[in-house]
Amino acid sequence: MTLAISNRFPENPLLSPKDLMPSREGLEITCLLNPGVFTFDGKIWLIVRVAERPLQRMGILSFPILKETGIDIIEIKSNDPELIAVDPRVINYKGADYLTTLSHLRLLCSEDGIHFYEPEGYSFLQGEGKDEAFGIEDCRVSLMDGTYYLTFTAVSADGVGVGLRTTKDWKNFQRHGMIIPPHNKDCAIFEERIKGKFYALHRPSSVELGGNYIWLAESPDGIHWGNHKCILKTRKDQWDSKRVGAGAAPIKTSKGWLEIYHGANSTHYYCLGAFLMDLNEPSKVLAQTDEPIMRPQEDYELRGFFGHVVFTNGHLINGDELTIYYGAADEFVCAAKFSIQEILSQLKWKIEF
Ligand code: MAN
Repeated sequence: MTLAISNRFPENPLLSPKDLMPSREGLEITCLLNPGVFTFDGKIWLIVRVAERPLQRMGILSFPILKETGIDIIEIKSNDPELIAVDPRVINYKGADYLTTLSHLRLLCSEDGIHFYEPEGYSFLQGEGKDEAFGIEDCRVSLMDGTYYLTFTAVSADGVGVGLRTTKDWKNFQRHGMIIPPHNKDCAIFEERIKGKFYALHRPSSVELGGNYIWLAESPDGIHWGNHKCILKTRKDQWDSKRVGAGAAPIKTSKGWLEIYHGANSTHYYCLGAFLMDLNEPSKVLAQTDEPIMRPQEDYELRGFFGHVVFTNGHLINGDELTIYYGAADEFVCAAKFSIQEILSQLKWKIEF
């Protein structure tokens, strides 16, 4: 059962790979997905993940990686016995993992939240340095005291961690390096201090003990993070049994901080759910939805680069109206409207003994 509260935009998908030009000759945009969302200069903006690779030729698998000197294209024969290519997103070659695409982030803006275009004068955000050699992905944007905090996934052969850049004007960026080391992603900073401290949700992955759970961290300055606490786990035999990860910054409501999150089971079926944190002690999770508030059902969510996926890391709030922008099938950018009150009414309160 899915709670019937999502109203998908009739214009979906709002953006497809064909809508933008590749960053350089010889590459194609394979996926356009998982946008961070913010308002700036009276407009609605997306910072979208653009995943690229060379046009694929018969019998050869090729993908780009970033080097200090520019882009390197790796080519591997598809029948190479040392190649393991079972997931369209990642491959293993001679024992090392690689991504099949290289992602950068691009700014798009809109007057109506439906039709987006690339404004003049804003640069692409590319991976820089060794820790971002396989690209930067899935950016969350949080606004604090006039500064936008961009938390994104930084990928390299050394692992997947959380990178941070800050900006006030979207033209000049300050790099803060990797703020949470591998394996970690899905980091969303709260847009308000609590008792003087910054808070963020993040998602480490543990291979042996533990799992893909959501953690909370605190910080004096939004850059240095500590006092990590595990607050939300996967649920056995449910739609979120394999992994959970935060969406965008939590939404402040009178009942608590409402977080929209993604969950997936072992067959990589990605849905969205919600949970609620205490306003003053966000490490206390008060309530959670049993069923997804949205699951893949439209053609553009079921079929694509990686089907059966709805994934969000950006939204807009207007009173009770929540507009979730999301990646569909890891290939398209879509949007859907929700009522915050309706989501709150679907939460099941946790009883503590
Ligand atoms: C997973 C997926 C991919 C992503 C990599 C690296 O495989 O989420 O989309 O590119 O992790 O973050």
